[in-house]
Amino acid sequence: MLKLYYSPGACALASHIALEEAGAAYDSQAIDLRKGELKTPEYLAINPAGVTPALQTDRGVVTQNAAILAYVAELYPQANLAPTDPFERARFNAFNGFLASSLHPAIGRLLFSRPPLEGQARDDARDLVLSKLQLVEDTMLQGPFVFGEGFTGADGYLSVFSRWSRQAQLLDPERFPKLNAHLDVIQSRDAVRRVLQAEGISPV
Ligand SMILES: N[C@@H](CCC(=O)N[C@@H](CS)C(=O)NCC(=O)O)C(=O)O
Repeated sequence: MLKLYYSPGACALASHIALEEAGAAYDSQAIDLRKGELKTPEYLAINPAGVTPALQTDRGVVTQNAAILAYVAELYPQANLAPTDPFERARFNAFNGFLASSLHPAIGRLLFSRPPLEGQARDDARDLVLSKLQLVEDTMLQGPFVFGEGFTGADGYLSVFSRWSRQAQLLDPERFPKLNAHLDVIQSRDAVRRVLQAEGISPV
């Protein structure tokens, strides 16, 4: 049986949503980031990088949201969580790669740096996040879902960062109408509501 290790409200939400949308049979376990549970010997034995998500399978552990999203889509093809056409699949992988390597680090630095960023460094970090959100708004998000009419794993992944952005008052509805509409659509899905409830968090 699959088992997802996640930290409530953190980026593992993307993998959690994909498993639930797929109708997968899976267990899950919360790992409290603030209590240092990511760095315990027990968790480091599961993911030596000491981050969530980690997906335990009967063949070993898969880490990285982008890889887990692709894996879950392959395991449950009937759920249509990723395009099957090679070019469209490449675009799916590219989008998830952008989230993992560009938007996530930028927003993570702005919101979660310890000690918190201040002054010019904070303003610069904020501008960088806004420019990346603008790129998604203007050039990537087709609407209503990332790839047009159908939900894919990329939608749950994007919603992680639009949730954080809305919570941090970065998601101005006039500047980012598509991102706001997308987040509302994603958070209204039954599977997503179940995941939010399971993680003990609310729609934002
Ligand atoms: N690119 C990785 C990022 C994983 C990651 O950084 N997870 C964060 C939560 S959003 C974490 O566990 N951070 C704890 C830490 O860095 O100590 C993925 O998408 O899986």
